[in-house]
Amino acid sequence: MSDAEILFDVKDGLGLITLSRPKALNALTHGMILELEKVLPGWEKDAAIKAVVLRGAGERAFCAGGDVIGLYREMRDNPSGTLRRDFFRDEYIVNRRIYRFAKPWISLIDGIDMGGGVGLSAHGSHSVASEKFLFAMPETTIGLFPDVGGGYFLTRLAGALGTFLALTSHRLKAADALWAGIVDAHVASADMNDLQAALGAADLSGPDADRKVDRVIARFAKDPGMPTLPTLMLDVDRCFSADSVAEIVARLKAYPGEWAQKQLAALMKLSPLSMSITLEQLKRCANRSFEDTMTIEYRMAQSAMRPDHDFFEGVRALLIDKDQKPKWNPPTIEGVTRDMVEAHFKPVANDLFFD
Ligand code: QUE
Repeated sequence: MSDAEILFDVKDGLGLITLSRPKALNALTHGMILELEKVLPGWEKDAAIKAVVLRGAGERAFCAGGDVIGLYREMRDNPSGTLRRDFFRDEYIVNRRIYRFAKPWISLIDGIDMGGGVGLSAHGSHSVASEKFLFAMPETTIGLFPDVGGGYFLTRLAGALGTFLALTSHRLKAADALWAGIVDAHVASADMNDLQAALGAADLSGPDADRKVDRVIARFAKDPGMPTLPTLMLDVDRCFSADSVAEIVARLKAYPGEWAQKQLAALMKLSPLSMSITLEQLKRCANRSFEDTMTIEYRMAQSAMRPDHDFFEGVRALLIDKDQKPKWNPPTIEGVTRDMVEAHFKPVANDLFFD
C-alpha cells in the first residue's frame, strides 16, 4: 500500500524507478523531481547497483510531461510561491544528472513519452520503445518551448528534423523514433518484464556496461516496421531549415501539396512568441554542451513564468478551461519583436550553472 507518486526499489542489482501518477499520465511533479535528486546520487555510488531501469505505472503513459497544471495553479492562487522558480531548476538538474549518469540508464517506454518524460529518457544511455510508444515535444502547443534538454538532442537530429519536431509537436511512433535515433530499440510491450528480468540476471560490470546492456536488449528487440520519416525528410528539410519563423511560414505557403498546408495550418494555431523563442533556442543551443543548454533553457523558463506570458494562457486554454482557444500575445508572428525574443535569453538572478 502506497500513495507515493514515484517508487524506488533495488532488485537483482538494478535500481528500479516507477513514475506512479497513472491518472495524470505520470506527469512529473516537483515532489517526484526532488525524490529523484535525493536518491540518484547514492545509487550512482552504490556498488550493489549496476544500472537504473525507469518505467511508468499504468497502461497508457511512460510520462506525459511536467506538471504544468501545478505551475498554473500556483501562478493563479499564490503569486509569491516558489514552485515556478524551483520546478524547472530542479527538473533540469535531474536531466543533467541522467545525461552524466555513471551507469546505464535504461528507460522502458511503454506508452506516451512527451516533454518532461523525454527529459528523463532521451539523455540516458538506453531507451526502449514498445508498440504503445508515442513521442512528442508538444510545448509550443501550450506557449512554452521544448525544454528538458530539447535544445541539446533536437539540434543533433538529422537535417531540420529537430526544428520540425520542436515547432509542430509532430508525434513519432517507435519505428520513426528508432530511425531518428531518439530511441535505441523496439521491444514488444508484452516482453518488457522479461527484458527487465534479463537485465537483472546479466553481468553489467566494468567499463563495457553500456555494450553489455545493448546485447541484452538485442535479444528482445523486434523490427518496428517501416518508418515514415525517410520519405518526409526532403519536405521537412526544404520547409524547416529556414532562419526565421516568418521564412518557414513563407516556404510552407509556397510549397506544393497537402502536407505543407497541413503544417502551415498547425503552426497558425500556435503561440507566435513560442515559435520564435523556440527557433532562437535551437540556434543558440546547437553545438553547445548539455550544461550550457540547461543554463539557456533555465533563463527561458524563468521568462515564461511571468503571469502575462503565453505559457499560462496556453495551459489555461488547453489543460484547465479546455476551450482550445488561447489568446496569444502578440497574436501574429509579425508582432513578435527582436526585444521580446532576446528577453528570454538574458541572465536571471538565480541563474542555473553547473561545475
Ligand atoms: C503540451 C505539454 C503538456 C501537455 C499538453 C501539451 C505537458 C503536460 C501535459 C499533461 C498531460 C496530462 C496530465 C498532466 C499534464 O500536457 O507538458 O498533468 O494529466 O505535462 O499540449 O507540454
